[in-house]
Amino acid sequence: MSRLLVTGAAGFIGANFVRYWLQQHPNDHIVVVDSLTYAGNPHNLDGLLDKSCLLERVDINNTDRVMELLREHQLNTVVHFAAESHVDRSIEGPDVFIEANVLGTHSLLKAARQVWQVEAQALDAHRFHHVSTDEVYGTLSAEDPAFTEKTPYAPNSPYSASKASSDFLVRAYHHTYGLNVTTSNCSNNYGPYHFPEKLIPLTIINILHGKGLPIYGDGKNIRDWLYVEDHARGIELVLQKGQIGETYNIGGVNEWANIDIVNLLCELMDKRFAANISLHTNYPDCPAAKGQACSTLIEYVTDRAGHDFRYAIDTTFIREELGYEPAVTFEVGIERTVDWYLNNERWWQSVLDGSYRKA
Ligand code: NAD
Ligand code: TDX
Repeated sequence: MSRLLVTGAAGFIGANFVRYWLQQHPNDHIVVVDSLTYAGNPHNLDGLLDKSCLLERVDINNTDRVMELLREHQLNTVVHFAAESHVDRSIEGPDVFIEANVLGTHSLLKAARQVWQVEAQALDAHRFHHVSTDEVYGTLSAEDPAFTEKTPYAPNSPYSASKASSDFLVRAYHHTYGLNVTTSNCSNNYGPYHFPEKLIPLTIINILHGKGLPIYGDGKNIRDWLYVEDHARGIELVLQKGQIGETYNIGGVNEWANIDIVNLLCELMDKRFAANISLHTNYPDCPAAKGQACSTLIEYVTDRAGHDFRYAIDTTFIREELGYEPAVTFEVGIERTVDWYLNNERWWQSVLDGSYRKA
């Protein structure tokens, strides 16, 4: 039985991870540590919190409190999601990215080393898994081969630079102190509980409200999309079978230009409105409620500064070493995601009106 400290699990991927983990390992004990920034929403954990899954509102920079939790709950595994995650915000204000992603990761590493190694509790059984991103590898041209674990780091945004720094700190704690670490670098996730500042949920919700769909630059930038539960499955495999000190790339082998994703979402919404008349009543401002195509909302806007052109993950290593394959095809995952947003208006309305912060 594992006893996990999961950081940042009031956010998008961490919440999906905890949901998935408790389905697969119902007897495990989880302590979620989350400072509940704007991206942290306790409702993301609705139905999960009880005496064996606790949410502690703690900043990962509070090393002493993290150490207390590790000791008090005899936790032997850290799965570290907590971070500032939005590239646009990192361009507007990088400081908090350094505090949360660089200093915060270092604080957690210090806490884990102190409790697991210096105080010698659970010495051999411990594991520190660090959740990182493909953005640390920089940008690809259309012809470049996809990122492998051996691709040199070349981060371009304050966000990706802060994640790269945290990856190096994790590496250093393994090489210098022998902390049992693993790292995964994943491509773009999509699915339920995705905060509506990111491309896919923003597009779905703006379509419903008849608001413009901002496409940065020419819309040709490419991302590799993975259904969020498949990210959780990849991390589970790394925790169970991954080699200590190793890095694993996780991706969907599913590259899409942004404009194509947005057009696809427009088509899916056109179809939902054609099939369900009650959507017309609920969302009268949506073009589909007025007999128009949702794609009429597309607006090309000023490009993101330093916008990376293409990310793509070569998944050979995790496939061959750990037998990893994504389980959810993009066709299924994107329909599921659209339907989740249509069926969970209360969730995203509370994010849009800010009431989720009073939860
Ligand atoms: P998110 O922004 O939705 O959630 C981040 C969570 O971390 C929030 O709940 C927030 O309150 C919490 N947090 C932030 N700073 C904290 C601090 N100092 N102390 C405690 N908690 C803090 O992010 P996400 O999209 O779920 O991403 C989770 C992790 O996965 C991040 O490390 C991110 O870099 C990585 N990642 C994300 C993607 C993606 O597509 N979203 C892809 C690859 C990797
Ligand atoms: O309104 C938009 N219009 C637009 O064209 C937004 C919000 C984004 N975009 C573009 C920028 C990117 O090329 O869409 C693409 C996806 O943008 P985001 O959803 O902001 O994601 P991205 O910048 O690719 O980063 C995401 O994937 C990797 C996560 O936010 C990171 O945390 C993760 O590491």
